[in-house]
Amino acid sequence: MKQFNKQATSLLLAAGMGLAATAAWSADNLADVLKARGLSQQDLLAAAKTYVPTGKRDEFVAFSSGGQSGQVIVYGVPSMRILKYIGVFTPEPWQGYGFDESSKKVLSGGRIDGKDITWGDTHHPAISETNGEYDGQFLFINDKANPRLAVIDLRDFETKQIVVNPIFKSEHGGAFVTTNTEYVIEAAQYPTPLENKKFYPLEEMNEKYRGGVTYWKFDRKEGRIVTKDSFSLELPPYWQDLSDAGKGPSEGWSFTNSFCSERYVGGIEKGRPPYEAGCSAKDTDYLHVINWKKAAEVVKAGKAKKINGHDVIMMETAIKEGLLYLIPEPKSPHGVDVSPDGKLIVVAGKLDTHVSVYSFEKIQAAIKAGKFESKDAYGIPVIGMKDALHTQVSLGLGPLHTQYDSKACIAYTSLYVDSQVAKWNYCEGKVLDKISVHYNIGHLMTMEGDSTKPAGKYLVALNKLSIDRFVPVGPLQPQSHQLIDISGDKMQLLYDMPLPLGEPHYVVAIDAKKLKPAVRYKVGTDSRTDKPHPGAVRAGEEKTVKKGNKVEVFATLIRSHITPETIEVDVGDEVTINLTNLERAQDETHGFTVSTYNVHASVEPGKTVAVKFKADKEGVYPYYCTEFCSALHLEMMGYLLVKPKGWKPTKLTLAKGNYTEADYKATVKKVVDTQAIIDSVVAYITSVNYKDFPDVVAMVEDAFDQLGKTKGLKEKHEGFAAKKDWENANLWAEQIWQYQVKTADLGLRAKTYLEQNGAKKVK
Ligand code: CUK
Ligand code: CUA
Repeated sequence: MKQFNKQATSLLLAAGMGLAATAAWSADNLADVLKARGLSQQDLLAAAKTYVPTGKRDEFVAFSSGGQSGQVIVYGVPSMRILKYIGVFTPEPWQGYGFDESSKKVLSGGRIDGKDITWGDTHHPAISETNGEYDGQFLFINDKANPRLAVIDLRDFETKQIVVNPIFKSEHGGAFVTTNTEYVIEAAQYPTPLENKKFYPLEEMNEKYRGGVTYWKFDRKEGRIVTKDSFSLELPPYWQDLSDAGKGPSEGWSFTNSFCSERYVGGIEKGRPPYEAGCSAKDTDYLHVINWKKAAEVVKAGKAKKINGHDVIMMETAIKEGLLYLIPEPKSPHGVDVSPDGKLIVVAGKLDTHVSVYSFEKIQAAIKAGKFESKDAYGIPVIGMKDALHTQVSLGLGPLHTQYDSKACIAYTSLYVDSQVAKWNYCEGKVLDKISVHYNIGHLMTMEGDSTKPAGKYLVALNKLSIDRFVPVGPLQPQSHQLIDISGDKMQLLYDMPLPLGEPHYVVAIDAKKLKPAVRYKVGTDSRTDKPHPGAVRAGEEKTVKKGNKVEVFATLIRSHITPETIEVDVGDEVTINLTNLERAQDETHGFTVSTYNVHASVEPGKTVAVKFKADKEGVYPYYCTEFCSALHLEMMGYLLVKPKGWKPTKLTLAKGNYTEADYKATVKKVVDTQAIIDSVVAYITSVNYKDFPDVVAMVEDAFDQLGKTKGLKEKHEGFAAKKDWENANLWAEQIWQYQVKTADLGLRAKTYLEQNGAKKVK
């Protein structure tokens, strides 16, 4: 114990925490805490490796599929703290996603046959790449259930576009980007007829059902997928599974594995053996090898066929043009992952204990020599497995997915059945280490592990079952993501993170420094189109316009009021409320809702967004700001008055507040005192080099903005005081104080920031 105590103390000192820090937490010392909580030295080491103290930030940011939630989950590594949920295929109220007009338009891009689909089964996120490295600009994610793909802009972490696959009914092998994000790859899963709404009986599986892979053209400047420049390849009715894009020497090619090349049709209810038996009967399935660069040229040359208005290269053309090849892969494989140098392609066995490592060089040599072992039923040339293999390694039961280390030749593969991660050398075909995870791992992820330059350090295991890891919360249990240290020879398990928002399939993580999200929009921006919003107004230009039964409100939001504070409409009117957040201060988001009309907007600084509804119920409906934005947040409200047909006003004066001269004088004194505080803060700020701190400059600008709003109010309250109208005199003086409070709040925040960040005196 003594020895342990000494080690623990030196660890603590090494961590730079010092002993003074522990003294603050009662009389405990580290050894007592470890003992009381039953922690081992190993636990302490793990904690020190994951703990991110207050004020510090994570080194990596992970974007996780949200599975059935249809969202993306953002968390930090190594702390595993959740940072954000991004609404993608599913409405997300906090962000107003699906409750304001602009985001509804994004979601409507995901309509299929005119119908809203408000859920998604998100599977594989992909970060945009430049020269094969993550660039931190965009994120893509697919919906397996309803074949769709979404584009998220990482400047504001908002979903900008959803596109529907024009020929698939389900998809799985997306989203995977090409080396410079020219295309986003999306492969089908369950074969169906490619023509929309065509019926063919299952007996015609071989003739009429098809798989495929779509290459969505991405316009990086616009930040949008260009559907008309996108194309697909028709593929046999094998169940295309995962995909990956080539890089380096294999750039221009892509790889999609498959299973159920048996093309089996089940029917357990008719006494036929089920799909699970029929789809894994054969010993091998096929890896599809596709030359997408050449395919794009073939489309340009007009050799594609239009199906549902979309360019599809039919198999016959693909074969003739040398775009498509197959290679056998062992029994119902899963996952296909191109090595960082682009030379090797790893396919995991799933029902086979091996991972197969294919050589791109050998594949190319076989293609060049025209050396094929056979053709499949559709005439696609099949390259012999041994002519393409670099090596095969037996890793364990249920190998699924592979990720790469920053160290050359090192890979990690998930073993679903064994509930383990295997570390192995894919150049030499040697197993190096194994670690148990809890339980039944699906995907796994290393930092920047899909890029040409993996960052190593950490690995996250995405476990399908958590079973006994967390406090029980009912039969539906959270998923478990486990953080593993991969910096040494032996893997070390560091942390269990419950993920309770659907079943994530895949995660990608990027160096946090590469992300440069904005803190505010240019005033009046529609964040979903990145263009000026037609409903935007500046301060003082707020108005309500009524045309027939259409009422349009042009409103602004700033601490702590909504202008206007009354909206009067007639029952049955169609109401549009445009909201512009005039704030420039960081994190000063206002929310907006109207009671019972099912609208909500999140209006971040600078953003303009509209909510729309039919005022079909007469009555009185408070609207208010839903984000706690200042001390006077609760006062940030107004009334929507929905008047019945033919209503006439009878009483026009509001109740009086009974203010006295004494009230007025007290308020004026409060204003003078507060101004003295503001002056002293301003004196401090201007006495130091605050201009060297951009965050402070923004706060100071905002503070003066607030103070600027008091202009003319002094004359106003003094004017009313001269007329002995104590109510108006008092309330207008009070309004000065409201602005002063916000000014002081910002000023003090700036002062604290400067003091804590080593501001220096200037002459
Ligand atoms: S799949 Cu889930 S474990 Cu949909 Cu990427 Cu392999
Ligand atoms: Cu704005 Cu609360």
